[in-house]
Amino acid sequence: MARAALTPRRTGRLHAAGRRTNLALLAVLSAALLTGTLAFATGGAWARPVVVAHGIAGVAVAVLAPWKAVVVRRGLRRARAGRAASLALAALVVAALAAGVAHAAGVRFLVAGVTAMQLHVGAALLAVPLAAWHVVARPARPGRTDWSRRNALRAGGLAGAAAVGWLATEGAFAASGASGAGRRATGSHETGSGDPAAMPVTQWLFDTVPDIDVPSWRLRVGDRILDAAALAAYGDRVRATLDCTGGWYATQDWTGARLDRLLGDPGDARSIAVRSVTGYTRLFPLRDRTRLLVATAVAGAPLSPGHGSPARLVAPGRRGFWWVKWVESISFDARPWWLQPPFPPR
Ligand code: HEM
Ligand SMILES: Nc1nc2c(c(=O)[nH]1)N[C@H]1C(S)=C(S)[C@@H](COP(=O)(O)O)O[C@H]1N2
Ligand SMILES: [Mo]
Repeated sequence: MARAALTPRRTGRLHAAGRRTNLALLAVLSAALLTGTLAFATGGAWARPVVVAHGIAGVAVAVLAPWKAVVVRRGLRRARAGRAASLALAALVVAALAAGVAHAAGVRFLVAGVTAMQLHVGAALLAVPLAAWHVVARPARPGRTDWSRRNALRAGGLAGAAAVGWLATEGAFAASGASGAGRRATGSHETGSGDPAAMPVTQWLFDTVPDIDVPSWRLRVGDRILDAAALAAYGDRVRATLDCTGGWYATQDWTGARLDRLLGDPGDARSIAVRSVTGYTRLFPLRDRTRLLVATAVAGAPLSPGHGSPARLVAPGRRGFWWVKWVESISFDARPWWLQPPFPPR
């Protein structure tokens, strides 16, 4: 078939369509990055809407793919600097998308011990600097004419198509019996509930399981010093769900001491600092002390070294990275809890 002649009018239309596609892609990728990050931060009532919005933003990237392919094909006909970087960006976005869906469907390990969730987030984060460069090198600034009624309808159409696409994947998980159908509001899959030995041992980024001599270990709480037996003697119990951002969760019965029973009067302190033997530290709002537990046992047996022996924090309703293992000290702190990095730096 002969290609239609490229009249100035047709070139103009193609150009406008390409600009729209690029701007829409930038918007949905930004939305995916924002909601994905929020999905990692929330463990409570916001998890569901945030995770659904994230899924829809992700599917919207796939919906735009055929239009972007037209732009890409046209771009590749011209020799331009930075082509390799642009293609690497495309590959990373495709990898993030594929790994996100694989994780949602229930795939845990993809290759060489790398989980689908690790690949998903890793590819997305690597794409960020490339995307920033891409936007600077190939600018497409929104203009006044972009805020038209027609473009609002197009944006609505994209959101609708993405929502339908997302519902279709959920339906496919349910129909095929994929474990994706049973995932939690955060998107995590059930792994080892009631059976701590089957629960993964995971560290946030760079921590390693320390070698702790339990008989000589002590916990500092304010100016008190407790050994493991004194802590266990409190006998407080809670059933709570550890939900790792790695994409799995487990509900267990934890035993230990509630922080409000260990700590005295906060005075003018603004937070509670919980610190591990390895230096891993999180600050909690004061009001959390009636819910937080330092556990010495899970499912009726002492914690294993990997799961935080001799004592680990249990933080109901908070994502796994708050559940400090190998706790060495708990103290009131002058800093407000929100004056810390949203995610641990280590
Ligand atoms: C280029 C950016 C990203 C794209 C295109 C993307 C896309 C997707 C897609 C398509 C899914 C599967 C949704 C489903 O089928 O239900 C997904 C799942 C998920 N993503 Fe992303 N994502 C991106 C970045 C991120 C980032 C930066 C994070 C976290 C820091 C993240 C966290 C998650 C989580 C927790 C899930 C599981 C949610 C569920 O099971 O529904 N994503 N993502
Ligand atoms: N000291 C310390 N505590 C930590 C971490 C860590 O890296 N160091 N990782 C956290 C994360 S991300 C999770 S999901 C849980 C995992 O607990 P588990 O290994 O008992 O499953 O521990 C949390 N506590
Ligand atoms: Mo985690």
